[in-house]
Amino acid sequence: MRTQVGIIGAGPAGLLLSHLLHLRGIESVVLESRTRDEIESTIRAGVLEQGTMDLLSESGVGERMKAEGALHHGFELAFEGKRRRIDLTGLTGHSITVYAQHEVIKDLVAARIAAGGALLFGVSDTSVHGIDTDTPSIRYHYNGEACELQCDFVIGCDGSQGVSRAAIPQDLRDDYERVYPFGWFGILCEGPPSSEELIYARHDRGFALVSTRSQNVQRMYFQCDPKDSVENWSDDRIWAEMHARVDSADGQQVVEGKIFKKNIVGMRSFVSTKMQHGRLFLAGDAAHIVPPTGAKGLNLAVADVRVLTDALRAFYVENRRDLLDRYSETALKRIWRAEHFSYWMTRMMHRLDDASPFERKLQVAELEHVTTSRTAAMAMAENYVGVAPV
Ligand code: RFL
Ligand code: PHB
Repeated sequence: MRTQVGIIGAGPAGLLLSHLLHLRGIESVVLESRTRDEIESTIRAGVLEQGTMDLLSESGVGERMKAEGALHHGFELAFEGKRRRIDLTGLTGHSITVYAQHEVIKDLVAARIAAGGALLFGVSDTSVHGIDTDTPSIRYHYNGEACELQCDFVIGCDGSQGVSRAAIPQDLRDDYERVYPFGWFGILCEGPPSSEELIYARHDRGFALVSTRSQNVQRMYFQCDPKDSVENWSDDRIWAEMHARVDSADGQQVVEGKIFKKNIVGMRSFVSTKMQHGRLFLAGDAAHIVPPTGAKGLNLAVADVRVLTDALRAFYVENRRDLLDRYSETALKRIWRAEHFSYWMTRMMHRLDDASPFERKLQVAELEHVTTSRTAAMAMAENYVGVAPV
C-alpha cells in the first residue's frame, strides 16, 4: 500500500491530522493498534481550549461539541476553606469547553469514515523504516498478515507508549523528564454537578478537582499515591476525602452520586527534542507529556497538528520545506510554555512530599496572589485558555 502521509496512532493527534490533511487534498492512512470501540470509550481529558474548539469547528467536526459540550467562562480555586473565581472570559476574552476526549475521537472517526479515509484498527508489530531516505515506510501486521505502508512522511502520533519516538536515534535526542511522587484517583459518577464551574482545590490532605461531563455525569479527581489500588477505595471513603478537600467553610459541598468508574493515573512532565528526524515527525503525547493539572495535553496535541498541517501543506502545495524543517522549533515554544504552566499549577495545588510547612505557606501565598492580583490572575487565565504569548 502507498500513501502520502503514514500516521501511527488514532488518538486526537493522528485523527485530527488525517482529517485536516484530507481537507487540504493530502492523502493519509492511519494505523491504530486498538479497536474502534476501545479508542471511543477510553476516558481521558475534558477541557478544550478556545483554539482547539475553533479548529474543530472550522474544520467541520465541531457540531456535537457545540451542542453537547459546556462552555465555561471561569473556574474556581478552593483553598483555606474558601473559594475564589478566576474569570477566564473577563480576563482574556476567551473561554473553554468541557467536552470529553472520547467524544472528540468519535466525531473525528466518523468524519474520516464518512470521507472514505483509510483508518485501520487492530494493527500490531508496527515499526518505522527508512526515515533517512525519501521513501520511508511503516511495517505492521493486520489480520494476521505482514503489511508495509510506503509513504512520503511518517508521523508518530502514537502517544507516550508508542514506537515512533524510539526511531529517532538516541544520540540525536534530548529527553527532559520530571516524575511526580503522586497520582490522580479519577471517578465518574451519576448525579448533578456540584458547581457550575470546575473547582481546583488545594488542601493539606492533597489536591482535588471537581469537573463535569454533563448534567447527569460528573468527573472528579483527588491526589493519591500512584501505587495505590482502586480496591482500597470504597465509595464512602472517596466521598469522605472529596468532602474533606473541597467543601468550603460557608457550607458549599461536593454533591455525591453513584460512582461507576474508578482509575488511578501517574503524573509526569516529559519533553523529547527534536520532534523530527529525516522523514519522521512526532506529534502530541508521542513527544511530550504534561501533568493533567493545567488541562493541556490534548490541546498541545492539537496545536502540534496545526503546525504540522501547515508545514505539510506548504511542502505539497508550494514545494516549500522550510516549515517542515522548523516544525520542532515552532511547536516547542508552545510546548515549553504549557510544560511550565502545568508544572507551576501542579506544584501550587498538590501536597508535595518534600513540602515543609514553609513551602505550604508559599502555596497559599501564591493562591492568594493569583486570586487577588488582576495581573497574576490574568497570567494564569491566559495560560489556562491557551493564549499566553510565547
Ligand atoms: P493518545 O491519545 O495517547 O493516542 C495515541 C494512539 O496511538 C495508539 N498507539 C499505536 N498505534 C499503532 N501502533 C503502535 N505501536 C501504537 N502505540 C500506540 C494508541 O492506542 C492511541 O490510540 O495520544 P495523542 O493523540 O497525542 O493525544 C494526547 C491526549 O490523549 C492526552 O494528552 C490527554 O488525554 C491529556 N489529558 C488532558 N489533556 C487536555 O488537554 N485537557 C484535559 O483536561 C486533560 N485531562 C489528560 C487529562 C490525561 C489524563 N490521563 C489519563 C493521563 C486527564 C487525565 C486523567
Ligand atoms: C477532566 O474533566 O477530565 C479534567 C478537567 C480539568 C483538568 C484535567 C482533567 O485539569
